[in-house]
Amino acid sequence: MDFEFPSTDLKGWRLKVGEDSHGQQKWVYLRDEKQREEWPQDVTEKYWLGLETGSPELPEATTPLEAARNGYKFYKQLQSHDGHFSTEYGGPLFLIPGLVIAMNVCGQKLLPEQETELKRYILNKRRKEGGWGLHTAAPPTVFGTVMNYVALRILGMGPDEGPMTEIRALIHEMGGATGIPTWGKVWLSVLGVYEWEGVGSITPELWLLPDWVPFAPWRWWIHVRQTFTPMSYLYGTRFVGPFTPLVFTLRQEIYTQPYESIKWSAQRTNISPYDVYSPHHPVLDLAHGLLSYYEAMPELPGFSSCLPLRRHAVKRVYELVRYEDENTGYQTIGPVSKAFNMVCRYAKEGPDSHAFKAHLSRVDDFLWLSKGGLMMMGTNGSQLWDLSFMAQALVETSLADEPEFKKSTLKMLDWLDKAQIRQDPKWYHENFRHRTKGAWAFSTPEQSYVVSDCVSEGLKAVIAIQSLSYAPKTLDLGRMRDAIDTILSMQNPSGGFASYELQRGSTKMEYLNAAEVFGNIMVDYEYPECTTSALSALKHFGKLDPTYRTQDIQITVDKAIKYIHDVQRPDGSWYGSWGICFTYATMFALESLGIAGETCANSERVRRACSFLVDRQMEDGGWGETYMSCVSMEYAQHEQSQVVQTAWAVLALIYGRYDDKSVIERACRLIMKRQKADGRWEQEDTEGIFNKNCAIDYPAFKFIFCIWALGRADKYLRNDAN
Ligand code: LAN
Repeated sequence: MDFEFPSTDLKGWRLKVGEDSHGQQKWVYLRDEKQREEWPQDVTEKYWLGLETGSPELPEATTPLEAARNGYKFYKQLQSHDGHFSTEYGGPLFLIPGLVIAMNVCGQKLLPEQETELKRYILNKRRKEGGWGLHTAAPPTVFGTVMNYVALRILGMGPDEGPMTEIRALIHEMGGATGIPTWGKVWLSVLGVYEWEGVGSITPELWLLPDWVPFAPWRWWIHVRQTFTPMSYLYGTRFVGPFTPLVFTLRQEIYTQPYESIKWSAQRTNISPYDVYSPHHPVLDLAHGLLSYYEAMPELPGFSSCLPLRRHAVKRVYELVRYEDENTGYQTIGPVSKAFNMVCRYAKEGPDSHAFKAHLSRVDDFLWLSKGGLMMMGTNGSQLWDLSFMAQALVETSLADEPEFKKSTLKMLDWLDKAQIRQDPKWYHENFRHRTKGAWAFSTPEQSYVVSDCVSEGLKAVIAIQSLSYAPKTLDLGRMRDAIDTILSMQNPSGGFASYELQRGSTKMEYLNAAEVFGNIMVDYEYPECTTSALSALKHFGKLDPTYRTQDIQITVDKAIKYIHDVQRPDGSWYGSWGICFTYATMFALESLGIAGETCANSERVRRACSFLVDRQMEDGGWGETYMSCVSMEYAQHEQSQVVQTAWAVLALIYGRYDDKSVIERACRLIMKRQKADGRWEQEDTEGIFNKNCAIDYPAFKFIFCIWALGRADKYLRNDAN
């Protein structure tokens, strides 16, 4: 096949940092040669674009510490002028299509260079089986394949251009687009290539329920709530974009039967077996069945009485959409709601409205140019998350004390200072938000959402840097106390910490999970990872300021430790929900237990956890799990060891004070062997996960955790106190 992937000249791309708000990252394309000369590409841009960085060869490391130092010498080059490390954050494959459909129905176009690079990314991520899965590491599904096919068509690919015919054949082989999961049904309906009748009711009236109702939406996990809200607006108004010729053509392309002959009402429960992770619970299907009568009422003679209620509900959800936009600088909590909210604002207020324009101006925050093309990221970056870990790693390894790294360390403090959220959200009560005073968000302060572990790791990073003799005390105790108040406000009765909020309802709400591709999404569950971050932050702070809320802190920490005990599995491990998987969570949990004074020397649990890890050390000294561990909840061995997981295992064993040091030595040797002459590590398999079933990449982890583990192991192996 002589089809050439579209591409732009990668030498034309530049990364703008912090232009509209603190920590913002935005790729721009310079068409003009002169402009390019005036603003040459830096190492960060070259690195992420896969171009030659010209980084010097470093003296070969002979100890883990030397390797860690070389690692940071390389990674420091990727630090932006504002102090953070701009990083791509890809993996999910349903995000670009959402944006492309949204732009299309709103009559907008991205820049031609962006469109070209989006196409290149989509085509590059196509699997050998011929289509796309939910994320880059998964086999094709109807959701992934149909959505990306549609995106390519909107982006200008002809129906028979390059691989399009083959992709269409695969879609037909999988049964066509009728069985696309609900989120796909919604996007296709918005575009006009599916009928709203085929979508189970996304009833905005749920937002009219009184707060005490056990399943009222304010109790749902924030991501589901903020995605459901704009979806329910679009569903409630039956929004459909313009009927362009492409819409009619697509209707002929993605189904196995003529569009007009499809029985739409039967599609509500038709979800392709290639896609299902969480099948509909009978309660959901029953609810949809009953609601279908309600939805049909306005069309029945004499039954238009429900219309005022619908109108009222639609008004209510629009208000919530507006609150979310205004709380987050029009970025919303994440990429899915970003695209949906944008369509809502367009539908109601039109293309010239302030709200819609504000939305458009913040689309680029989610787009990242990688060497494989332009991706839509899982968030508007992972700025705080990466920086907080990096800062702690530098301090704990003592690299932060070395003269060549001091400036870089101080820049991180400066970034953290500006990134702390100093007040509660504008629409705090109105939008059912958790407090944010003193918090840090996962990405930027403007995004505005506290996460229990982000505020905690942010605070730990500040405390670590400010403990250095040369660092100013930029954040005074008052500001740290605000962070502590926020952390203390996030513990659940079980002792565990969830992600963004307290657990607001019963896990039985999972019966209402209508996103078939994800598991455990309706409630904010508790996680050993988040709990560890919170309790360790409280402990670190307690040492610095032993007078503030001492008793509250003690009680919270004790309960948190009890929660960590409670969720240990009989095999000694902990299940990880945000990183892959048992290795990740076991590292966190052992940090918690270490803080509580539990180590191999005195705790059977810690010994059991360490044995779990040691039993899985591979021939070459490394560790490797695949994302299937998260999906199946059983350890899934990777064929190849992974430096990141090896580093996590090393840190875990150090927290547990594991005494057979040869295990740690072998692991360090492996990480060192994989290091390149300029100090970098190459990207290996994906590191992260969410909602049990969708992998997401944390490419900064290979630097952060390798440096951290090597530096700490160096001390541990030399019997240094740390
Ligand atoms: C993230 C990324 C970071 C992650 C940690 C901080 C690592 C975690 O400890 C707590 C949860 C959090 C903040 C998290 C939640 C879910 C996110 C936002 C993501 C995995 C990144 C993308 C994902 C989001 C839900 C993607 C959009 C998909 C939907 C289902 C709405």
